[in-house]
Amino acid sequence: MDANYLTDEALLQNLTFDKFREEVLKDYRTVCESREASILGRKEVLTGKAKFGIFGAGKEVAQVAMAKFFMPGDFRAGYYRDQTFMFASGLATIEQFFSQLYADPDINNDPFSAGRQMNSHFATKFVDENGEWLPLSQLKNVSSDIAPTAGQMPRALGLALASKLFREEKDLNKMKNLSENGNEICFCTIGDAATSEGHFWEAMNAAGVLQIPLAVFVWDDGYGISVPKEYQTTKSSISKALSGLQKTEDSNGINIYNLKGWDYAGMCEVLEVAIKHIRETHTPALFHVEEITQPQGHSTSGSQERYKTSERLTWESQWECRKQMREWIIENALADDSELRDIELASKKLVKQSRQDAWEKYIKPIRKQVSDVVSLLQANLDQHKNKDGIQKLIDKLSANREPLRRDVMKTLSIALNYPGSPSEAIKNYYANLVKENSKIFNSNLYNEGSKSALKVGHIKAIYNEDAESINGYEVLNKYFDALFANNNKVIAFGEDLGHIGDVNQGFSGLQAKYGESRIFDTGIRELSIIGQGIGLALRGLRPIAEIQYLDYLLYGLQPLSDDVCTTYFRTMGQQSIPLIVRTRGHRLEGIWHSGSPMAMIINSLRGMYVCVPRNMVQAVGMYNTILQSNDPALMIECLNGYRLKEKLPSNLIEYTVPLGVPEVVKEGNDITMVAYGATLRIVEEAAQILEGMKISCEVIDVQTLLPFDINHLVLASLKKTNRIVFIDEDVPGGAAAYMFNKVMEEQGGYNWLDVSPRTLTGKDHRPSYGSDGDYFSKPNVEDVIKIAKEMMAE
Ligand SMILES: Cc1ncc(C[n+]2csc(CCOP(=O)(O)OP(=O)(O)O)c2C)c(N)n1
Repeated sequence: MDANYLTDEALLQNLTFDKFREEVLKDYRTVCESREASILGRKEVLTGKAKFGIFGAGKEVAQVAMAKFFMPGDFRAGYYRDQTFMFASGLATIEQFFSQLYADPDINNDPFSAGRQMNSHFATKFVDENGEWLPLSQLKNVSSDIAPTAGQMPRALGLALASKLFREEKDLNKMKNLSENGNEICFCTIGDAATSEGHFWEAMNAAGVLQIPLAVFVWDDGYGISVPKEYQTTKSSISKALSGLQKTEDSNGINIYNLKGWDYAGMCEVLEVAIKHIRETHTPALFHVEEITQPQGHSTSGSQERYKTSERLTWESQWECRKQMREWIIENALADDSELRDIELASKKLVKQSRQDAWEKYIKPIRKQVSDVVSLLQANLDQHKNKDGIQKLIDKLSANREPLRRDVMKTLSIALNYPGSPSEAIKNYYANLVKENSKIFNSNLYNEGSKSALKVGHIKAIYNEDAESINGYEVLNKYFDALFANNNKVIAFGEDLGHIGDVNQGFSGLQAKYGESRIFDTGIRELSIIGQGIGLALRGLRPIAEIQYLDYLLYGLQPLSDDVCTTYFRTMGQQSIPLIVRTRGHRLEGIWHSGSPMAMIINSLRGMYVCVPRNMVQAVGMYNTILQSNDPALMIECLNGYRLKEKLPSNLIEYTVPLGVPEVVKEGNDITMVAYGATLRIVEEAAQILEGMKISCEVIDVQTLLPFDINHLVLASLKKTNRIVFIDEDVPGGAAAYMFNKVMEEQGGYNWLDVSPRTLTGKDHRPSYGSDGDYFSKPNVEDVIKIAKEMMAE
């Protein structure tokens, strides 16, 4: 029939049908392209072009459905199965997918991680080159994936929580570049087996309490690598197991939906209504997407035939989603077999071409290096004493069909080490490559540009003549009051931090003043407190997440170590987490409230700054420094310092304490004593007594362990005293050994020693309860005096 003769209504129906058909076929094309990418990707690994591959085959249809409802402003916190979602959302191309598979370090080719992450670990850009937040409310945002299973859950919680705060808090609501009235949903994806992790349970419970726009999709393919869900989940069903969290009319909680991963139409229908509901009401939801298959098995590391029964394999081949979608399209007369065949063929072609393009881009700069090096070595051949050796190197490198950067470096390094006379040109080329590779592979652990905490200028604390002496906690309380008045992006939360203003009253009275959206209590759940901080920071806010005692940081260490510390690095500076974790620790009472596991912290938190202020005035200066940067930091206040008197500076929210700059707190000539935090007071007391014994100690507070003494002030002191002892209350071989290594090896301190360098630490075990427990387990004044006398006698 000619369209001219149709009624308006029929025309509209036709148009709607055409649009619908077009959309379905577009989705089918994405499904086919993604499947082809998985198939070809696997081949690339098995033929040795890439090291490892993990793909999204079997999950394509669920992901094109999910992507339909992912709007600008929304966030995703997911895992390595979501390539189809990325393609369908327009956030990744097939070529980029292959570039990441090859570990292409050029950010223009692998825009997710610049070759720093395994394939299918996606991200989008959140901050610009100057460290300023992009208008995230207008972008589709993907927080950078990490490999630890369920590691995305804590972060997802924070990303969704931010929407609630943006909606509720009027000053935040004005920040339209970051949020449009808190309408943004965090789409979180997780495998069925990963829901066994505590991270999942903690986050789901917290979401039900908080009432935040979190949409959790569980891709249930029945296995975690080889272990079936009977061994993973109570009742073998995460939706059944979570049913107690179901929201009712008069309770909080979450909504739970069951979907079939092959049922394109069914999923779209449910999601359309459910996602709208989340957006409007901020009620979190779980989408248990069942009957999903995994036709390629878990990854390129093994084959599924080893653990799936033949019945399961037969079932999977019948119910795999691409086949099911194809049949549904034909049954509903949206396209015929030949039209679909065309799409399938075109997909194959496109993927093949994209793979080729990605490979060419990846290999071209390396081939250029190979050809440069071969030419340089060739040009130098006649002058070289070891002509045969060099010729062999040239031949080997030229014959390498898939050279790596390391092959180029190895060749040059061997050539330079041969006795002979390598040309200046070779030496220069090598030196330049060392620099270039360092930039490619070793950069961006911390912010390096204007948002680096190390670039914040030093402003000294000012004291009025009549400056009052007040308790340490009161210094903090006055500071936080001024800070919250001055910077409306700062949010603080933790156990007992809201209503009572933290267990040591640093926030006393401030919730009433600044509202529950900015200063609030959380449940006892350190892991997801950190997750909240991560999500809020990623969304452009300045969270202070409190861990009540340093001893309990262990519960929250995983997201700090794996997520916070690696984000800037693994996104090549495209995402930043300017999170402050506030806690209190060091010596106080017994096994559980006197922890000072500093080596554990500094060894697992490279990528954060670790501040160990000796008192609260110093802590304030460090807060001010960190808040001017985009770097994440851990602030460990001294537990036994809150009731010590300190003079109150008058420029509370201005003065800064530079990170990595120790302070000499007592000058002396005989022994350099290096310490920090609560131990410093012990050392100062001992130094006074030693003065009476005619032993003059120079006491240095290192102030921050990461970074450590960037200007080598400790060395300057050692040059004067020629004796040094490192004192802290960590275990032997802990942070004192770290400081020892820094000064002896990095600063070259061994050149200036007259006697053996020493460490004085806590005991291997934790302290017993009470003051005697402390005395006999942690360094005390007498220990410091004894070691000083020994050193003077040596
Ligand atoms: C904390 C942690 N433990 C173990 C692993 C190794 N691992 C990677 S994936 C995986 C199974 C995950 O299965 P599931 O969550 O069902 O997701 P699927 O891969 O099936 O999509 C395991 C055990 C890991 N990455 N992280």
